[in-house]
Parts: sequence; structure tokens; C-alpha cells
Amino acid sequence: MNNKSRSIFALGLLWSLLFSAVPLVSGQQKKPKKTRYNVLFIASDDLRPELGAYGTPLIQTPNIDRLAARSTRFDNAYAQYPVCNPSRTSLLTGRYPTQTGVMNNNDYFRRKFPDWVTLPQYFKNNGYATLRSGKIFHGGIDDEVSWTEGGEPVDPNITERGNPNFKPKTTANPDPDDEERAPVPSGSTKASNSDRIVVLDGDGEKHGDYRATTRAIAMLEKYRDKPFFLALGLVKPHSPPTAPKKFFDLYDLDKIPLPVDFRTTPKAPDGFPPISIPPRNADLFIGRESTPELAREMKRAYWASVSFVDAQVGRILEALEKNGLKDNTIVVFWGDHGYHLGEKGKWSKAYSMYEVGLRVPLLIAVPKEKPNASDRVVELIDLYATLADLCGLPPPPGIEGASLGPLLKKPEKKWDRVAYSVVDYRGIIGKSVRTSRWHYVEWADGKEGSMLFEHPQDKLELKNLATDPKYAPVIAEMKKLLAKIPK
Ligand SMILES: [Ca+2]
Repeated sequence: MNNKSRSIFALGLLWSLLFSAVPLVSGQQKKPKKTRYNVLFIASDDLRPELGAYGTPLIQTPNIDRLAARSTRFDNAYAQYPVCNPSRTSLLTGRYPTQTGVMNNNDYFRRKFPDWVTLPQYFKNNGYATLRSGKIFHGGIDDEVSWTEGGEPVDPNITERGNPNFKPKTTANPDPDDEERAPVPSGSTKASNSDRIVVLDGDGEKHGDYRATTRAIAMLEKYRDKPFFLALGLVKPHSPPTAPKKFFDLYDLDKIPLPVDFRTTPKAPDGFPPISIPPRNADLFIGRESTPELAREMKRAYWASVSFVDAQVGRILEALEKNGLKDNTIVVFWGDHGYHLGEKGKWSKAYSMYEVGLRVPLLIAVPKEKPNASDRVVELIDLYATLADLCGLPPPPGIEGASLGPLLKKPEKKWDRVAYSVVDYRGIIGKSVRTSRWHYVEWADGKEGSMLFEHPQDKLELKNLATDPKYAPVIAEMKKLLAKIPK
């Protein structure tokens, strides 16, 4: 060996030592390297799992159904809070609302926890381009540092609304998700701005969701050669129900079904805690009664709005294919909480701890992974750990939730996790726990009422078992589970 080759040999030895030392330090040395998938993360606002893929007859969602046909469909997925900002904050920070403290649509988690790393930020820190188009965090409370492109500064007109010393520059719109601040219609039968039905022209090209999708497609084309985390947040079918005329025409009004527990005004049935259905709707039929006819029209508008969302999902998925990205991109489609369409007279999600208020659609499509359906109880908060796992990133520190990766491989796998949800109604804290068989809810530790339902036989939650002494042992078990919600 001459001098030159000796020094090359030494250099090579040094390099190989260095590179073998890195995995030793991070404890990853034996893990096979996983594919660096892109992530397409699609949110729909206020979408309950009423889709063709979820077995709803009549509703027209062909694009989401096609995505579902190559996904694992989660049939028992739950939001951690039945309002936008607290639910999204929980999902995106990987912490329960009891940890974030975010329980309304004005709080920003970084006020208390400036150093938390969000789901997109975690991808950004791991070399991904993180791209946002549309509503991912709450409107006006985006988290700019989470995004490579598309982030916006927080709007103090929203986050400072509770601060008595704050002088707003603009009059922020009353928050339609807040029962207390919801706009009051001037006449008893006149619809307010947020509960009127909006019919769009053409394909809805002028609507924010159409434009957000166009922008997301442009981002996808711009970043197609990098690992990317692209988040597209559609605001429909959030009120007001909005869609191009052609999507209304898909539905025959007379065939739109009403729920078995339909009422014209929101009210908890006898034997249920009154707090379970607040007397005033937040989204639709605000301060006014519905009728079966008006209810059918409103539900048709919601369905049309869902079909409009479906069309945007179709556009972004088509762009994914056209750019040759389908085989290396994980697609996640999720709703941020459930929604009442007349069940127990309610037309919104706010403060509902019922199955219909908490259950969400959740589809996860991984390239080359077999399509499946899983009835295991999962939480939106699981998405943080899941996506990090599926993309081969190191396990994120400090977060709650579990990777759903094992359920994608084996949907019937033993899974003893439960779903927690929390709500704050005028300072009264409600807590919910969902197991595979039971759904238990209590307010103020039970002092303001409680509900127990058995699933799947009472999937519409028509019979409250909490007052039947026979179920005291079940309730004792449920209370033990509730005591485990991380604080
Ligand atoms: Ca929402």
C-alpha cells in the first residue's frame, strides 16, 4: 500500500466509522430503512362519516369512495373535541384537549406551550417540505412555523377576543361554532348568514375550497421532486351548506332520510341529561325551528356540499396520479368531528358528546398496502404517531396517541385502546370514553348528568343506560378509564 492509497484507506475507515456511529447513537441501527413517502393530508370540516364508502345509500361521493377502495377505512374513529379548533389543535400537537388547554375557537396553543412541535413541523424538521392550502389549523389561528410554504401569521382579532384590553382593528365575524356568540337571526323564521343555503355557479370555481385545491395542486407540482407533506384543508360541508347547483341536482328531496330521533327543536330526550343537547343550535337552524320539509332541504344541501368536497378530493387525487406520485405518497382523509343533522333536534356539533358528534371519517391509503376496514376504536390524535411511523421518522417525543400502522397490516388485530373526548360547556367539563362496546359520558364528574350506551346494538344512542342500577359496575369501569385521560 503506497502513501496515497493508505490515506484513502484511512479516510474510508474514518467515514465508515462515522456513518456506523450515527445509527448506533440513535439506536436505529437494526431498523430497515423505510420508504420516504410523501404525505397528502386532506381535511374536511364538519364532515360526519356519511359517505358512499361508509355505507350511506344515495349520497354521491365517488372520488372519496375510490380513495377508500385503496385505503384502510376506520369505522370507529373519534375526535377529541366536538369543535374545530380544539379538535385540530389536539390532532396537530398530538396532545389531548386536557393537555393543550385549548377548548374554544380563540385559543392558540403556543401561548402556553411555545416549544411544542406540531405534526407538520415534525416533518419539516425531518427534511420535508410542509405545505398548507386551506383550513388545517383553525381559521385565523394558523401556526406559521409549521409550514415551509402556505403558513399565515395568527390573527389577533381572533386570538385576542377574550382580552378586555384588546382593541380590534376589524370587527371579526361572530363565530358560528360558538353557541354563545352565534349570530342571532333577526326574525324567527329568517335564516342568519351562517345557516342559509348557498348555491354556486358552474363547478364552484370561485369558492375557497376550489381555489384551495387549485393552490394545493400547484404546490404538488412545485415540490414533486422533494419529500413533501401537503395539507389541503377543505372548509365544507361546514355551514353555510354550499355547493354548485349540479350537486343539489344529484338528490331527490323526497328521498332524503330524516333521523329516527328527529325533532324540530334541539332537546335531550327524557332520561337524558339536558346539558347533552344545548337549547340553541350553533350552525344550522340557529334560533329557529325546523320542520321535516325544511330539514330535508337542509340535509340535501349538506349532502350537496359533501359532493362538492368529493369533487375537490377527485381533483387533487388526479393531480397526484398525473404527476406520478401515487406510488410514493400516503393519503390521509379525515373529518375534524361529527355533526348532528336533526338527531335529537340538533343541527351542529358544538358540545355534542354523542357518537354522532364525535365519530369521524378516517381513511389512510399507503402505496401497495392492501385495502381494509377496521372497527377498532381509534382517535384522531393517533395520526401524529401514525404518519411519523409510516414515513420512517424517529418516534416523536412527548406526544400521545399510537401508530395505527399495525392495524393497516392487520385490521382485526387485538387493540385495547379507547377513545377520549372532552368538552367545556360554560365551564362545565364533559368527558367521554368510547370502548369497543361502551360509550360513557359524564359532565362535572357526573354531577351534571351522565350517559351510557351499548354498541353496536344501540348505535343511534337512543337508550341511556346510565340511570339503570344494573350498569353500575360498567360505569365504575368507565370512570376508571376516564381518570386516565392525560392532564
Ligand atoms: Ca369543524
